[in-house]
Amino acid sequence: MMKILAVIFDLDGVIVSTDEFHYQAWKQISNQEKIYFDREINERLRGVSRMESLEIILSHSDKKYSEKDKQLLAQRKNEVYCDLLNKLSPNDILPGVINLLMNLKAKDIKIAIGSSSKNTPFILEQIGLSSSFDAIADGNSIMNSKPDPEVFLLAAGKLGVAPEECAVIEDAQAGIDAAIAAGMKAVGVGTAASCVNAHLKLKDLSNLNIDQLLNEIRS
Ligand code: B16
Ligand code: MG
Repeated sequence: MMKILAVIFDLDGVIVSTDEFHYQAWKQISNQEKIYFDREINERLRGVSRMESLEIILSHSDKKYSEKDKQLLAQRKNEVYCDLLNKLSPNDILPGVINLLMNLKAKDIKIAIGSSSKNTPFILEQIGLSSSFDAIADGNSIMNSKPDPEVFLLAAGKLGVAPEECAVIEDAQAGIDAAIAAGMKAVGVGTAASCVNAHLKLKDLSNLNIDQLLNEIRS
């Protein structure tokens, strides 16, 4: 039985909920482009990179977009999104997160971020957690986004911990698949609590017994 020596946290949907901001920003761009977009489509963008999200949105349009058009659309979306991120504060950290981070530190378990988002440094700054993690792997330093395991393997490498000694906490099916592909234990929270392949499923991170978490995912 392997011991869990590190926990890698997804950012959006696990540490802080930015999906509404992603929705509002993509909705604005879709309206301007007259492309159908709703909350159900937005759910499919969870954990998926910015350019892949755009491809999902453009699949609802008949218009042909060049590579340059796509870059400009993604840039416009990100400007709207970053404006909304200015509203984020430490009050937006999801329930149970701070407690869990403190408990893991007290047990000498390393903690890292493994996020598809290129806005990870800005989001962490807004919520006051910039210097809380032992390592950060994000959308700025990877070639292949979730469900590829690259971001989690990068985080484990930066921590100096073997993949099989890592647990990942995720809110997206793509992230659960990425964790499993990396050879790590996968904990699904929120929408990912319905992922059949997650090793442990939780509604959220509040009322979490840390020993129980570590024991359950070891076995
Ligand atoms: P950005 P995570 C992901 O973050 C989001 O879930 C996803 O909706 C978003 O498209 C992606 O980051 C890229 O974000 O446009 O900020 O680079 O869940 O992997 O922390
Ligand atoms: Mg997420």
